[in-house]
Amino acid sequence: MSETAQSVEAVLDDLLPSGDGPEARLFAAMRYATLGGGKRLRPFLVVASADLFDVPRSNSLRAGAAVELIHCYSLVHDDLPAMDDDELRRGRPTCHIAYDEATAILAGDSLLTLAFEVLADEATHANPDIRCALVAELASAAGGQGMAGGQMFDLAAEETTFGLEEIRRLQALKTGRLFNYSCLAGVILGEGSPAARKALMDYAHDLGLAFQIADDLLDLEGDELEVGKKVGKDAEAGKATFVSILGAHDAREEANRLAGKAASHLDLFSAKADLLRHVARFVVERRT
Ligand code: GRG
Repeated sequence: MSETAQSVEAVLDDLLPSGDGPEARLFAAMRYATLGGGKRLRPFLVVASADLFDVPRSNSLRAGAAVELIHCYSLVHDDLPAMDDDELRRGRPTCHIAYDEATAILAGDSLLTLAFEVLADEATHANPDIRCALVAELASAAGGQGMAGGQMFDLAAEETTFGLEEIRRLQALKTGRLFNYSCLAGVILGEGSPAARKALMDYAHDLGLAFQIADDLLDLEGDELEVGKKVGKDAEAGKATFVSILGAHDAREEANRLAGKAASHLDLFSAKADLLRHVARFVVERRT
């Protein structure tokens, strides 16, 4: 993961604008929000899924960078006072604290649109049908029927007490859709078979839920310095989460069960999918 993270960092550094003039502050905020932090888990999923089909890294790293740009935009907007109102992210002041709210909104907008510019560029893949599929699927994953819809659902969770099934759907949208996309991008780039696509989608589904339960547990039990963001927020907001509904013990068991189930979907790929299997364990054992 750290090897991929380094490669993605270099690609992102290259893709992000910099310069002088009145826009310089925006470019600096985009770079601040994207570079030098984060686990780069979504790009890792893109690259590791694409590796199953022997896709050149020059292609998969660009698709991975595009997902990370969307992820970073979502974090910048999520941290704004109108949403989660957070001051700490990846162990540093959030973008609107380091800059200002207007700049952070524009930085998020610009990261979002840059992601599509990257995918639409022929350096991502020579075949325009493949580029088009990457763009269309990312739009669907990030938009109103995907991550942004999940964020709306999450805002509603502050007013309404949802049950387990609703929380599952909320998280499948807010967090799960980008995980799904990350694995799907590998299949699209590698022109994988329908069976390979199904296996990776089932893997991503269970992995995303396991990741989210682990995130809820970190919010309950994690250390702010280690996690790099404020903890204890769900309980403070009285929000229903997997942990508040299941209790910490059962939630941990469920996360472990889902991680095992995620790995079991990859039998089709034999040892070639070992890194993806290890990642399923990593998401439930991580401390950040
Ligand atoms: C504002 C449209 C819009 C959407 C925001 C994903 C999201 C939706 C908000 C993030 C808030 C949050 C803490 C969600 C829980 C799961 C999550 C996405 C955690 C952060 O992802 P990591 O752990 O972060 O992969 P790093 O910093 O490692 O990249």
